[in-house]
Amino acid sequence: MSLKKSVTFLHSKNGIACLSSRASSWWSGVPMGPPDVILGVTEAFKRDNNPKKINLGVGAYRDDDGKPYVLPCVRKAEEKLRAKNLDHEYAPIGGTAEFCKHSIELALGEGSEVVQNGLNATIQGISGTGSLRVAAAFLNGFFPGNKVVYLPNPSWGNHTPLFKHSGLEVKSYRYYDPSTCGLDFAGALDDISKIPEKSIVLLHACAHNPTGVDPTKEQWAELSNLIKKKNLFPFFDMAYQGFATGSVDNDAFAVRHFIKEGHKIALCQSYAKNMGLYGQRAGAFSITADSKEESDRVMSQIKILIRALYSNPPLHGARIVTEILGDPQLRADWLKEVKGMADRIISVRTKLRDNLKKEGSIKSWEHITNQIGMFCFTGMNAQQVERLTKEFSIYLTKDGRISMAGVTSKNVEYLAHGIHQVTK
Ligand code: PGU
Repeated sequence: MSLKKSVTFLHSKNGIACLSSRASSWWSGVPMGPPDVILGVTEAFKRDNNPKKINLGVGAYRDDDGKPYVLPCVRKAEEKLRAKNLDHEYAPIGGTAEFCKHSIELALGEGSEVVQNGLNATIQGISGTGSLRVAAAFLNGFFPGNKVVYLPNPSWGNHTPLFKHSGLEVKSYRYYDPSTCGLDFAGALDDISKIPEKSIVLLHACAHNPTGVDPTKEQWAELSNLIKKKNLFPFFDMAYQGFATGSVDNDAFAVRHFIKEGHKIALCQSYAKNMGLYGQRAGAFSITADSKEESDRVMSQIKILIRALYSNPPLHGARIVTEILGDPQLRADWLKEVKGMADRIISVRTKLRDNLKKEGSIKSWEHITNQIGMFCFTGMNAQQVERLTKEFSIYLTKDGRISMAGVTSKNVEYLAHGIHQVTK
């Protein structure tokens, strides 16, 4: 039956059968939406039959054979969990207190005064995205200033839809300079200094996505001063702690510096990348407050929002995180394994640059090794990306971002060849 056709059907009104009709299906007015700019790349990759195909779209770590990587510490934590024979009761609305304490301490450092004095309201979110979504709902409901989030330009592709969906307005500040493939620090300072006071500024805590360009420690200090002077609210998205430098403490520098400087912050964390728990959806959201009494009030409202959104978070990923962070041996293993992932990415950056040179490229590819974290913002335009995908079955996002975590010693030559062919 055509959906467009008028349908006549019987329904019951107060027990009396009635005939009624409507012009078309309920959903005839629903337009087809576009595929997701990041996750849609994986869908297209899966449809490709070329044995040489490479997926550099989504930021998901691969081992040197191109296979998904389950961290050995995660396997061990799972074994320990199996032996405990745990039940599947609901988690508390904000996740377990243990998970939340480990998470905020991972960000702020062991023995953090904020944590000791109960100044943080921390909840388990559904990985980074779910944590951001709860954060956005809280800010939309309770932020006492302008409900506008200023994002670096560019930013993670899902920030804008996520914040808009939560009712916040989204604007941007200069961040990346395409002419140097580096940070436009002067532009960032200039734009941030013009943001109306009591607005929200989103900062990528480390390993900026998609550019792989982070401020230096000195630049972070300047940003902290400016944000304080302008009375802006710093909101950190920390989805890659450990991935930038291989050290979770180094990568937390910006967050810890802002706290030391007296800022009150919002912070979202994700264990997707640094523990490889992508589909387990473990992450955290924290607000820091002036007093324990204030953080308790904030916490009560966050819980009310979560209850209406999804009631309580999933258990398994958070249990794995708790095992790892709570056991000195597993924690030590984890720190080594994070460093191992970061180091492999750093080594393929050099390999990619070397291979482009070998291919005969005379372009400067210095930014490949200068940029850090999971991604390289190559500078390729949409046409070049399209050719790379069509002619070489190399999949990446249209903005020219490649997930370095998907580059291996086995595919790097082919990748360099493809990039050279479309950029020469
Ligand atoms: N924040 C930033 C800056 C991110 O890059 C990502 C993931 C997230 C938050 C959310 O990660 P969760 O998986 O929800 O913890 N960005 C990756 C993964 C794919 C995606 O877009 O969700 C990426 O490829 O950009």
